[in-house]
Amino acid sequence: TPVPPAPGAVLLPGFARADADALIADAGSIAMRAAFRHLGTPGGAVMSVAMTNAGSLGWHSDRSGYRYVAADPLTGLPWPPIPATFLRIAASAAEAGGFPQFAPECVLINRYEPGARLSLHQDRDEGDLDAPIVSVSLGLPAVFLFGGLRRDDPVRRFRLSHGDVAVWGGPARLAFHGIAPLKPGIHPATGACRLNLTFRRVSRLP
Ligand code: MD5
Ligand code: FE
Repeated sequence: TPVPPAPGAVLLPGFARADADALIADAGSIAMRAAFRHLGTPGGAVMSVAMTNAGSLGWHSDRSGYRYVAADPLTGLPWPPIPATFLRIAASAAEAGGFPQFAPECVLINRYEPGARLSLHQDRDEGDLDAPIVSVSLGLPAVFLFGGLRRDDPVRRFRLSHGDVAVWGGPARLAFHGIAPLKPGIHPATGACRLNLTFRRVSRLP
């Protein structure tokens, strides 16, 4: 049952549950070629979330800023291709969320270990802000922080669990959001971590 947590956002509880084991295995195969790493930030901090990418572009961050890059800076090789299982779930979720034409170029894979968090931010490094971001939560549950269009707007909290999918489009696309520090635990599918797949359209379609 789709749940609208906010205008433009659609939460699809359990939407990816049946495909979860395949998605987790594919994420592991991607990480064998493009390892999870803790990126640096322009401010000189190191992110507690470990990240990698698949697709023609991958999200990267270091002292010089946030950007999308075609090659993995760790290896100089192109990012691995987005697996078919990933593309299927992203397209069907986007369609269920009202975006039948979603063609992601990037899946940013976030790995949260206990204590890892993502502070309040906007996703605005993409050239196409009309396309939604589709996110798939796997493994340990997390508390999602959902704010408004301004950093100091009030924040609502809701839980994202194994198999939940969210489609962030329209007015939600530029909302401030984050993830509270992950509570320790063991999930049968992922062990001691949470994985989040975030599908992104980066360049504008003609
Ligand atoms: C996560 N990741 O659970 C989240 C899922 C990120 C990130 O935030 O940047 O990697 S994506 C959640 C998202 C994307 C775009 C807009 C909104 C939420 N929103 O309006 O709340 O690891
Ligand atoms: Fe984000």
